Amino acid sequence: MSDQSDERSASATSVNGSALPVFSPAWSDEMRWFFEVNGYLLIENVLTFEEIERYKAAADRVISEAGRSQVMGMIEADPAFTELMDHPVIFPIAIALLGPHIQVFGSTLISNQRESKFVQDWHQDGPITTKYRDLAYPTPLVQLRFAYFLTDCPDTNHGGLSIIPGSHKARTPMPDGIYEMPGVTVPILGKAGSVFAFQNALWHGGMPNQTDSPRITAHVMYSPIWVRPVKNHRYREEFKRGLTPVRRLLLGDNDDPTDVYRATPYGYNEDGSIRSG
Ligand SMILES: O=C(O)CCC(=O)C(=O)O
Repeated sequence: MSDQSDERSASATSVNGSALPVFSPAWSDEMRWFFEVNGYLLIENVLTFEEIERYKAAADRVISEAGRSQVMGMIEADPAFTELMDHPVIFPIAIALLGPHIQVFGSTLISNQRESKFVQDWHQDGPITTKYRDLAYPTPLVQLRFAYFLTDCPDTNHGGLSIIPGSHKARTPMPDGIYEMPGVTVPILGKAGSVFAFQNALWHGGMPNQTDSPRITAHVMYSPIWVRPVKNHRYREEFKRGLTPVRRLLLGDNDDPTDVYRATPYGYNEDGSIRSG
């Protein structure tokens, strides 16, 4: 459930055994600091029960029709997912971290099931040809991913993500043995309705699902509007026509983005400060 109250501090809550700081949805300075230092945010209680049910039903439909574990271009696959482009809890956080001139860079739906053997090797996000880590040091925030949990991921057997906190700041390539060192990698666990946000340069990998419960996550990635998305961005005109002006803009569908930003609750105020809702 969305908790819009002014709970500003992270609680060092233990999420089923892993003692990770967990944030409540309201944006805070602590969130910004934590994200800059660690490269990620785990936010609880973002989705309402009704939203979880609706997105989960859409996910089940899309995954079963596609017959595979991952569906790129998720927002076009079911109308319910277009809501995640500017979700009222997460969109202001995306704007706070990236600024208002952003786009939806991509979206993907993942259903990790025992039989699908969906495992992701350790990697950083971004195109293979242009490594974001070669752009500058520390690696700039070019792609900000939000993974919405549509099912519980209570332990490391459920096929969730594992990360190395702070690894987005590493200058040297990851030595192979680093993953084996106790305490270096951390599983991202949480309840349905949580959101895991992370920086493109954060090293992460997907674990196998060894249970009979699918682990389903809906991912929306944002980037500054000047980044050219390399894949997964060929939307049908008919699909774009049915979207709200903000959502169309988030797909880069406007000749003069500044005008649309002025016409929405998102953008810059006269004094240059960011207006986010
Ligand atoms: O959430 C997951 O299972 C892995 C997603 C991921 O690492 C990716 O798509 O780059």
